[in-house]
Amino acid sequence: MSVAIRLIGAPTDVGAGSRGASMGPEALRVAGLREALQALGLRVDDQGNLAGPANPWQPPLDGYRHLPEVVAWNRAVFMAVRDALDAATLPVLLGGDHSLAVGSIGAVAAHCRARGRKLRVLWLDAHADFNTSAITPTGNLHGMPVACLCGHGPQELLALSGTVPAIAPHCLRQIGIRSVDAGEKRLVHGVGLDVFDMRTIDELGMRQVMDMALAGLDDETHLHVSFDVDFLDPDIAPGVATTVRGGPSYREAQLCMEMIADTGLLGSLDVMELNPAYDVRNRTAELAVDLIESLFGKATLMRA
Ligand code: 5AB
Ligand code: MN
Ligand code: MN
Ligand code: MN
Repeated sequence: MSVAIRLIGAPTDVGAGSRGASMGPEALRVAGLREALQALGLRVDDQGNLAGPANPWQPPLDGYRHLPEVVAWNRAVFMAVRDALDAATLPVLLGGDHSLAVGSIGAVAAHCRARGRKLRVLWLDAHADFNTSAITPTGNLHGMPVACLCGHGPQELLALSGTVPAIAPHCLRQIGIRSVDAGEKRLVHGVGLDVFDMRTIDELGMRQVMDMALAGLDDETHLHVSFDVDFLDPDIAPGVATTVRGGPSYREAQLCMEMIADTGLLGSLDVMELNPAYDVRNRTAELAVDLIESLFGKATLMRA
């Protein structure tokens, strides 16, 4: 993988129900993300942070909290990810809350459409993020990005990618899921999302789950990873606001990243929901950096 990596910071928590994910990009930098990737021999350009509206900290309106602010941030993310892909670099979005995946994956989907490339999105998360304004228990847009990308959501967000829906549900594989709301569950089943929940990981093991999630890729496939840090077990990753116990262990998470690296197809990455306000001595940020090193082939290099 000789392509240059472009780090894009999106310091906001407007889509979340707790403050603090806005500090995620800086925590990842303090944990040495750029230096770690450079040590693997990769070229890394940190383009700094995007700008956007402050968090007004208001209650939901018509089922959405902070919709105008979430739209503004997603526009900025969309343009930055699009520009990175146009420049033939590999965008790494440093979140920020997970609502920003609408802009990030929207840009990746538009890029794939324009170049006739196939798209596979791996959604690593404790949550399905498939709520809509009608069924959300919170109004928080970080619980809705997958629904938006599949065409269910507010017009302002759906329009971002230029095509509705931005992606077809069959491009997606969700991994690590263990917290899904009642209405959300019906929708996820309704659209036929491919979900590898924790029960499946328990029963089959991470290796077989990843074999299945990565099946059918070819040289024409752009692989996007949307990594919500709450995917990880909270015992090893306390630095997120929405912890759900029973997530992947350190080694399960490493194997997941290593098997993605082995495909050689990674084309873009989101690192989302890291919340330093909940972290202990930046150890979740350090763990995220460790896993991202594996995603970019660290273990493969050790084997060679
Ligand atoms: B995250 C919840 N389902 O919709 C909701 O962290 C939680 O991006 C969403 O996965 C968690 O508010 C969003 C209860
Ligand atoms: Mn989550
Ligand atoms: Mn999420
Ligand atoms: Mn979260």
